[in-house]
Amino acid sequence: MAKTIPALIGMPTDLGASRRGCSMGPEALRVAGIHTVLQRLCGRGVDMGDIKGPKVAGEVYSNGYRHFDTAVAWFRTLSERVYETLSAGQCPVVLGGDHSIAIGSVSGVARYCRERDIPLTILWLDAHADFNTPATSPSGNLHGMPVALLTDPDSEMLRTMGPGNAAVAVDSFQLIGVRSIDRIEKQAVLTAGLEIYDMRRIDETGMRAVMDEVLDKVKARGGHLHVSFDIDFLDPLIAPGTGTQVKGGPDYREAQLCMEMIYDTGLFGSLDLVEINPALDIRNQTAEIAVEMTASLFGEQILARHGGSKR
Ligand code: EXY
Ligand code: MN
Ligand code: MN
Ligand code: MN
Repeated sequence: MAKTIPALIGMPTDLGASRRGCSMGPEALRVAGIHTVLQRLCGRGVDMGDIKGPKVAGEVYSNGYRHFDTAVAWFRTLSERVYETLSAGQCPVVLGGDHSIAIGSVSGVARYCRERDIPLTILWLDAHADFNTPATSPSGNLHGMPVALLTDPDSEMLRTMGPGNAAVAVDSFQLIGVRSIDRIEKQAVLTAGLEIYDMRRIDETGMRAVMDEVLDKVKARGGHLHVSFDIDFLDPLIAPGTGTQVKGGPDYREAQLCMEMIYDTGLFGSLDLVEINPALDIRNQTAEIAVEMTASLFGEQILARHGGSKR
């Protein structure tokens, strides 16, 4: 995938979060140099600018969702843009925005894969399970729901987004780094059989063993690998600029190893970078760390490796 052309797509909205500010994420990532870094690693790259969508106006709450109609407008456009980008042979790098925008990006990736019969795996790097529904959500915030809404065959959200946006199989998702799940949500992930590598698992066996296990499954399946990287996956000591910090996340090297190992599969083909909130950050360090992790995902190496990450 190193020869791919990365295409930046900005999604400047925080409609799915209660703390405002991650709408400034795309600009913070540009200021941190994401375009230059990807151009250096891939030889080229394009910045498609920001998607435009409706502003969040006041507090609109209906049927258990906040800002449903606003969300549909943004996600429909993103889904289309991601689909077109992949169809043009480019690698979409979606700059969020809060994590609800993955409803748009993953829908677009899934449509691309479905139409070409390409197997799809989504690595969801996150402190949270993002598996609430309008019925179980304590907040109504859409950024706590994307995995549930993307996997629901009756999803009102996907249906309203229009044709081409269909549910994705639960077993396409692998969640890594989870350490905060709501009580009812916990039952729901068990019932659904969602694959979750929680922080205890990472602590007990190490990031290396967890990623070997996850990526062996990915390699056996082949096809397209989408990474949905919620910056709150990282320990808040190194990534404080986010609205829903949870203590006890991966440290810098654990996270970077995770990215390096994903790159080694050669299957990585699209990315979300979400939940970076410059209003809560310290001198843009969270956006900078996101760019450094992205560099590893696109093949930045400490030294050239022989034979991948296997011993
Ligand atoms: N589980 C909580 C909710 O549904 O409101 C918190 C979700 C936070 C989601 C963050 C961004 O990943
Ligand atoms: Mn998330
Ligand atoms: Mn999260
Ligand atoms: Mn640790």
